Order: sequence, then structure tokens, then C-alpha cells
Amino acid sequence: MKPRRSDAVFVSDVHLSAEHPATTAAFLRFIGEEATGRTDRLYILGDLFEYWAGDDAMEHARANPLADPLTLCIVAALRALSDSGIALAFMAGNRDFLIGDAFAKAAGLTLLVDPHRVRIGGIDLLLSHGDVLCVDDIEYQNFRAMVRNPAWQRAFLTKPLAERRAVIAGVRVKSEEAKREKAAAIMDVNDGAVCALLAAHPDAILIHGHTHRPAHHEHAVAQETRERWVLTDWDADATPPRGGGLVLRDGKLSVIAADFSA
Ligand code: LP5
Ligand code: MN
Repeated sequence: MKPRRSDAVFVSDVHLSAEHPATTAAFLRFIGEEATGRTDRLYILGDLFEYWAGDDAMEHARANPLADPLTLCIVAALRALSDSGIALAFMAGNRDFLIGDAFAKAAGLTLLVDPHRVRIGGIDLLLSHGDVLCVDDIEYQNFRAMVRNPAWQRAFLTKPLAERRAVIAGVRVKSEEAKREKAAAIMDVNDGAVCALLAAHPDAILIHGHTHRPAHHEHAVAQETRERWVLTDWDADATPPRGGGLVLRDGKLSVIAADFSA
């Protein structure tokens, strides 16, 4: 028998793309089984999409449904969840920070600022994508500062969608090359940055994604033991397949795995 309705479900790094239909199918099944009628809130903590080039991708998909069936399928699925009464919230990741108000309205979700503090079921939570904590990755932080600048984003969004997609494809190649040269530790969160964030938010449990290193950590901060949960990324084509999230029920967080058996 399934456990009773949860207070919230948290996911990140689903990396939805047309190239990985099995991941899309697993995610849709997951929100059907773990969210629809089974939770009050669904939090998507960034990198829902492999990349997001701008909200006009929805208009483009409407006009070219055969070229891009994924975008509107996801928008419709999220909208159905929201219409069913589940509070949906989205926080930008490093791949989909160009998601804006038009997407939020179409999908029926609220956009959150990173970090977001919230109290649910008597538990204080601090939600983040997590990339901002990777301060040892200086090249990435410089890149992040550029692309998160609102003036840079406004200028980028004036370019035609096809041109933006071509630029993103180039950046993805450069990013993969850069990652091959970086030590694994540099691409993880920095312990000092984590402890500083926890110290600034007493009593809150930190949940983040981005690093693709799912775990439950404890940190000593000001003589207290503080919790940090890292969400898994999703890849139904990996061996073994990865995907799932965290569920908050009865004041306790626990890991839930996506079902890849179907
Ligand atoms: O995502 P992940 O985990 O694979 O890697 C990240 C960091 N890489 C990125 C880049 C994205 O993956 C790809 C771009 C997404 C699209 C965004 C939408 C629009 C943006 C338009 C951009 C012009 O975030 C990676 C980290 C890793 O996490 C771990 O934390 O290491 O960072 C990098 O690899 C960045 C490189 O170190 C430096 C970036 C080189 C590219 C510079 C090109 C600038 C061109 C500007 C053109 C206008
Ligand atoms: Mn990320």
C-alpha cells in the first residue's frame, strides 16, 4: 500500500530533451505517481530542461509541433498538475535560467529566487539549485556572473531563437571540454560556502541539486549539526538508470527513486 499523501516533493536536474525520450517518460510517470493526488507541493529546483533558450520556444513549438513536441508536452503536464491543485514551484538552474514569466504562466507555476526559504509541515527548508555554492569553479562562476546579468540576458533574448540555440550548442561543447579538464572536487560545492549559507539561515535544512552527487550530509555549523540533502540527476538511459527526488512527509525527508521498470 502506498504511504499517505506527502507535504512536498523535490526534484532537480531532470535534463529533459528530445534526445532522451525515456527520461521524459520516466519523469511524466513520476509526477503522475508521486505528485498527482499524492502531494500538496512539487518543487523543481533547476535544470528541468537540458537547456532553455527563451520562453518564445513555446510559440515556436506551437507553430512547429513536429519539430519540437517536447516543450508543449511538458508545459501541458505541469499545467495539469497545477490545475489539479498542486502548488508548483520552479527555481532556475544553470541550464534553464532563461525560463521566465510566460513559461511560468503557461505551466501554472511560481518562479522562486535562489536560495528560497520555506517552512512546510513544521520544518524549515532552504532550497537552492546549488551551482552558486560551487565557488572553487572560478571559470564557471565568471561565466555565471555574465549570463545571470539581466542586461546580458535582455541582449541575448533579442537574438533570433535559432541563433540563440546555435550559441548554446557552442557553449555546451565548450563546457564539456572545460569539465574534462577540471578536478572533480572543484565541481562540487565548497564546504565553506555551504556552512556560510547554513549559518545565515539558522534551523533550515538545505536541499539542492546541480552536482549530480545525491547524498545526505551533515555539517557542523556554530556547534550545531545541520543537514544538507543533494538531489539526484535523471538519466533513464544510464546503467543503472537515475532519477527521483525527495519527499517530505510527517516532518521527515526521504529519498524516492523514479520507476524505470515500465
Ligand atoms: O551543466 P553542467 O553540469 O554540464 O555544467 C555546469 C557548468 N556549465 C554550464 C554550461 C551549460 O551546461 C550549457 C549552457 C546552458 C544554456 C544556458 C542558456 C543560455 C546561455 C547562453 C550562453 C552564452 O553551466 C560547468 C561547471 C559544471 O556545471 C559543474 O559545476 O563546471 O561550467 C563550465 O564548464 C563553464 C566553463 O568553465 C566556462 C564556460 C565556457 C564557455 C564560454 C563561452 C562564452 C560565449 C558567450 C557567447 C555570447
Ligand atoms: Mn545544474
